[in-house]
Amino acid sequence: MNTGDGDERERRGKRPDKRFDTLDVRDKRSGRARPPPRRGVESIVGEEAERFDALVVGALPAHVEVVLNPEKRPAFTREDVQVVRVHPALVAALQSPLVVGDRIQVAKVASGQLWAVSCEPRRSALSRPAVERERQQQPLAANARVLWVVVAVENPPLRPGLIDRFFVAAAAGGLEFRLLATKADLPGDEESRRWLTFYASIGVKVFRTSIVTQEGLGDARAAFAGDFGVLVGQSGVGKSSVVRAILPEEPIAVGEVSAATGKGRHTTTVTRYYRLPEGGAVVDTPGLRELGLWGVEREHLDVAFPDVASVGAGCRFGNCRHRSEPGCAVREARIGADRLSSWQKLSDEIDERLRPGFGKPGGPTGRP
Ligand SMILES: Nc1nc2c(ncn2[C@@H]2O[C@H](COP(=O)(O)OP(=O)(O)OP(=O)(O)O)[C@@H](O)[C@H]2O)c(=O)[nH]1
Ligand SMILES: [Mg+2]
Ligand SMILES: [Zn+2]
Repeated sequence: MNTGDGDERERRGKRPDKRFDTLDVRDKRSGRARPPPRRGVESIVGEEAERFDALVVGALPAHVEVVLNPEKRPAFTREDVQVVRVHPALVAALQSPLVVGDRIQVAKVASGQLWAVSCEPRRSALSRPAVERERQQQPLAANARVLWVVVAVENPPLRPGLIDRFFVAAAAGGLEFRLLATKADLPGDEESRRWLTFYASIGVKVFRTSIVTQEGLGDARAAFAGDFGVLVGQSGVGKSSVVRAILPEEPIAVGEVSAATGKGRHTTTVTRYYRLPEGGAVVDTPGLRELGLWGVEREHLDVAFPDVASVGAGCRFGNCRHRSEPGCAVREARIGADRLSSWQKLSDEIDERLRPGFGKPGGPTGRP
């Protein structure tokens, strides 16, 4: 029997987490949770309209692509995907837009038109601030369990600062994080090898794959199966290639390395959802060079930096930033300078974001 990722989550006994709830809209005065405005929904969709459970597999500004009754389908084909409009009352009720992985209800009105009318609370949300609107949450995917940070052993060079940033975002969004190192057929540069060894040493699960020698693909496939993962990473690291190697029947455009520049082309422009033959799903995302922090608190830094956190527990001050404070255990310990500077960069950014007035005009980074 096929187990969809919904069944899978139930089996794991994970309950929706209030922090990621799309509908956790608080009434400003009373502080009580406010339900979505049903009257608004009924202005277009009557009580008698047929309703379906649906899974969002693609998100556009005013529409979403969905698969209706996903639990009843062992595999998705292109014909299963339908475009539905997001009801304005739902847009108004949500704190952030619907994204891939969201579980919604769709209503069919008399004309046959499909409307997204409500959304289930999210179990997790990998998010960043919206472009140009940093007080608005922009999730990249909802309800995933694992964030796979994809890096190449060489080309493009591995960026530990970006890896740490993804790990912090995963912790804040309620996802477990892992590393997937691609292009294992290549020798790999020394820095990348050093960092991969380092991350494994602090307990991060590191997978290695090659689409050329097929190394590690079986292990990766087994790890993806029956679970719900999201792949993120810089452009050209090989995210889509891994997905294609695991799902050989799925047609995905993969860019050729340009002989002139040696750089892979940007090939993935939209986030794509793939159901796995063994059950579960994987989401492929466009390459990211940066990731702003959303909803990140200091405890999430400890999750992403267990090495700094455990040594830091011995600092004289609980809020030690490991710079020039007296009695700093981190500076006395053998934490690498590059590791510490990555911690400090994220730590400073979190402190800045947690400061009152952040993002407001006249606030710490507010524009006039
Ligand atoms: N040698 C080698 N090259 C690989 C491997 N995996 C991917 N590549 C190459 O790396 C380039 C980029 O691969 P993609 O899968 O498009 O990378 P991506 O991470 O999806 O990139 P974006 O969609 O731009 O984010 C392509 O030219 C692939 O052929 C691998 O295991 N070994
Ligand atoms: Mg891609
Ligand atoms: Zn310290």
